[in-house]
Amino acid sequence: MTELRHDWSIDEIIALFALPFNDLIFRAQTIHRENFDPNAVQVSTLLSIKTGGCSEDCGYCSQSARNKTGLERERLIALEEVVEKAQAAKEKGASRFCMGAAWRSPKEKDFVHVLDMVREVRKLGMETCMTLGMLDDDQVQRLKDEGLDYYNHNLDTSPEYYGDVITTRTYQDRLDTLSRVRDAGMSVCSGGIVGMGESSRDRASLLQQLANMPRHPESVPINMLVKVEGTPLSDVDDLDLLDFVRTIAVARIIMPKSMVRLSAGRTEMTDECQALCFLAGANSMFYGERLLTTDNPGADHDMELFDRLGIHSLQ
Ligand code: SAM
Ligand code: DTB
Ligand code: SF4
Repeated sequence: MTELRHDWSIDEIIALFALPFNDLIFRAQTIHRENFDPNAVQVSTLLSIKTGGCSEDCGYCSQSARNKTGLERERLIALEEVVEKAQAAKEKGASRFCMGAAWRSPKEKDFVHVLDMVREVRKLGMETCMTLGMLDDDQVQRLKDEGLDYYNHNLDTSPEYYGDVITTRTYQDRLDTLSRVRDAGMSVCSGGIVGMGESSRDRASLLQQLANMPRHPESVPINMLVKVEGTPLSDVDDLDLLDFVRTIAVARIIMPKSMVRLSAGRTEMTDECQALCFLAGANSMFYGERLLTTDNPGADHDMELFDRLGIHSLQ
């Protein structure tokens, strides 16, 4: 039986990253097989329900008002549009619908509409996920009462590197929202971005934070930075994609029962790189033409890739 640990030291995690690639992937795939169907991948579709004009200064994000990315700012979209898009995603085979808003935290006038969205998407028989920024206790409880399944709130990078990327909130703010969501009994989706110029120690430290939470997040998205023109991180050096695969493998080893999500950045990856990510233990991904504001491989391309790999999507 796989043991769930919450006491990983940074040196142990760094040692996993330093294993010969084949040894690391073998270990990750072995643990993956003890816990999951190795040929099944869960697919979620994303929708941006409120785009751009965000007051936060996240260095990677196209939606920060401080980044001159040319992105058009939009208001909260109408409930009907959300339901329409969720229905279409369901028809394309997505089992979860994730709605994202470019907010530091939700305001009451918007929050009531967000609750309607949760209710209506659930009526379609889909799982729901929201990512709305920081939440207080009351907001967490109301989302829970409405039946929200998952809340996404990424730690994004290590505590040590965080201040180099974001200055308008603290790491502790992120941890506080995550523990509220956990305490209310919702499933937690939390991960990070790699390829932001962080060190390999930072990648180990991010995974240590996630694995040493009192419970592992049910879903751990690993995003590869999508470099957006006009953001401070637009011309950061490319990460070796094998280091991206290593990050997935280490996440799989230290959080053996979590879904590890191969998230943003797939359009910059070859099919072969994505196949390595699945071999390393990734077992969920985002499906559909768009992520929030950037491109994702189309559903047709992904279905063809699944076909070539003999992977089926989990319903
Ligand atoms: N505003 C909310 C927040 O920050 O929690 C929710 C939306 S925010 C866009 C959700 C996540 O998208 C971020 O935490 C980050 O991990 C990811 N993200 C944003 N821009 C990205 C980029 N250019 N490349 C990769 N991931 C990105
Ligand atoms: C996550 O970890 N990645 C998704 C989802 N959670 C909300 C978002 C990726 C966003 C990529 C950049 C964009 O499209 O704006
Ligand atoms: Fe705003 Fe979220 Fe983008 Fe940061 S990541 S600027 S909080 S939308």
